[in-house]
Amino acid sequence: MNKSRYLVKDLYTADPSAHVFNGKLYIYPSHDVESGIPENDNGDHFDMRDYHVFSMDDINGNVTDHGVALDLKQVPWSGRQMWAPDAAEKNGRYYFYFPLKDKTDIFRIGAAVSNSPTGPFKAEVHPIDGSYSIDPAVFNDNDNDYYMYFGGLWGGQLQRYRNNKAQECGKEPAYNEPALCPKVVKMSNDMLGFAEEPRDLVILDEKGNPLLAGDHKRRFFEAAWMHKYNNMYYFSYSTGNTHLLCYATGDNPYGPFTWQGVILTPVVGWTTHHSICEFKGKWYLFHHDSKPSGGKTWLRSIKVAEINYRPDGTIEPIDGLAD
Ligand code: FUB
Repeated sequence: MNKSRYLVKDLYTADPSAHVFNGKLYIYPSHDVESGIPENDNGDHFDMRDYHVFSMDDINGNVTDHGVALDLKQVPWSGRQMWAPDAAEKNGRYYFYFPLKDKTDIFRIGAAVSNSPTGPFKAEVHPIDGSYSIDPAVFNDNDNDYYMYFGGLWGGQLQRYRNNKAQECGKEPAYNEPALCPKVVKMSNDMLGFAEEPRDLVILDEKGNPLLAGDHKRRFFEAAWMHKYNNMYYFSYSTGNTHLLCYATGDNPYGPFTWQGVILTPVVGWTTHHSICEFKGKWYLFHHDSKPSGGKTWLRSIKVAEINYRPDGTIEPIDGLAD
């Protein structure tokens, strides 16, 4: 299978985070809804209220919807907007991570727990201490160490922070200054908190210099993901306003990473967001577009396409407009 295939037809879904747990593929996406809120740079039109979990026994087979795994009303600290989630397994327990605005309209990252990969998940009473911004992605390295990658610009509020502290300015740096970095942090043993202060994940250009804030075709915007292929760490992400999925490689989970190329060219719709996962010996890109909704950027549909690695470890780009 080299073409993209839509996975869910009766709900709008986006931001698919795919994982294999006990030989089965699970997808943790956002659940898009028609909010009636006008589109703006703050992302107010993405007003999602719950999450469903999906599973597959085979990449070409049926996709099972396991129903609502977590609802906004079940989160004690909830304000609005359940954005792109992820999940992890440790010692037979399943941890669900989700960005959500608190009652003061600040994005925080929540954790919720279940004994099943499909939930329902029980949310912790408070968001993760020290968390901010959006798009958590949790990577399990060597079966034992778990790292969270997170952050997103503009509506995702990352531009409001420097050194993990909220500050007044709230803007991206000037074009000739280093770009804002996504964050990486080791998870605590109980998977419910951070074991350290989040660190900057630096992305370098071909000369070894950090990408600049004005380099909109390469700088990080949102949608962090980490995977490992042939002992190399691949950090992938969306460039936001230039609508590309890019990747950078490094030799450890913290980086630095060196920008390598584009994985997916622009799709129909403003956002692009993905995960990369190995299933039964093949590698897949899970992503979304807004084609089925006729281009409504807030009503997206998740898809899967096979990824091809070249012998040197680089990834062949996929055409975002191909079906
Ligand atoms: O789905 C809401 C937001 O749109 C996600 O958190 C971003 O990554 C973008 O896909």
